[in-house]
Amino acid sequence: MAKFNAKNLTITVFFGILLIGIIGIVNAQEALLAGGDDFDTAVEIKPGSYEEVGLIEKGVKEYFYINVKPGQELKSEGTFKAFSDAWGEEELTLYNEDRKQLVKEGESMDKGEQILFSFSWMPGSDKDLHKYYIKRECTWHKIESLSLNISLTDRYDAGIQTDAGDTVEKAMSVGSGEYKSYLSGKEGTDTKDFYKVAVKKGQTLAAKVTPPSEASIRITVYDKDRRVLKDESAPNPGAIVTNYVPITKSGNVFVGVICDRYCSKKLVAYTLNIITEGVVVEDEEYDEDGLPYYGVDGVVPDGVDGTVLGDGVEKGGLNWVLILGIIALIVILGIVAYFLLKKKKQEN
Ligand SMILES: [Ca+2]
Repeated sequence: MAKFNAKNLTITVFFGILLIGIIGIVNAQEALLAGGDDFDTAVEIKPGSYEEVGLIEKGVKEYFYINVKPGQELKSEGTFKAFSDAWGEEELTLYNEDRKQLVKEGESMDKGEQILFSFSWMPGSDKDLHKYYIKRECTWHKIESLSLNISLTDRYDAGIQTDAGDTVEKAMSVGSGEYKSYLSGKEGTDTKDFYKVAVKKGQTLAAKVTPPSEASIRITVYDKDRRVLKDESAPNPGAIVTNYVPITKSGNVFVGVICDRYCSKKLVAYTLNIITEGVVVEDEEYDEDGLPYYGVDGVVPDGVDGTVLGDGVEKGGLNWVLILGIIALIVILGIVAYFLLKKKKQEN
């Protein structure tokens, strides 16, 4: 039977730890990059780190594709290194599913220089899943090595695991509260987030958006028929915008938060506050035009059967005008008569 030996055990444990460490380092290494040579042969690339070492010559292109959900930020970050005795140039290009160019980034390198550049893109809710192509290409002379970092980051809205819809119909339901949400600005197609808010007649809805300092946000509030109730735009980049809408009818309103390419060059993380204030007025019956049956301003309309209904405000007003008119006429006639009588007396 082998005798317990503390020294042997220590050596075994040491080599065990060393072996686990080496395996870990090997696994953490970047995978080799190998794309297709055109759109049709593009190779799917998953989020991760990739590298290519050796002679990478001008004109050699590699195509990849990746699927991105609405509200996910796709980021592609490349590090490129030139040979110590040669210049080089590299480009990264992003295309949509229709192979239309969306973003192109490129840099030239001096001898031995290493450069890093990246792009971001966030799609909106116009599709359930978006396919994008990424092309890398050495566009001048040659380079020695490149590494590519591909990541997908969830930038979902209001803490719900999806992007708020880009139309009234696809609006995300929210109640009063504070929410963290995202729009793409120029870096993508998530340029509109719509929220559905239940409101009561008599309340005032306040929709407030706090954007980052470079973004010029717009808030448009619509009714259920997609009619604009009120529009508020930032007067300057970074302005906090609040859209106050008095609610004249109970139901749903739709808050559109808008930030397109002219609003921000970068992805926008904003805070949305939804507040409903004021005293709720009990629901009334409405006619087909959405108005109360007895008018909106207290005026009693004439009856449909030809009879004149009640003593409306306008009618009462007219009676007073008539009485005052008659009094004024009597006073004027009295004054005229007085002067005529006075004149006649003087003549006598
Ligand atoms: Ca969004």
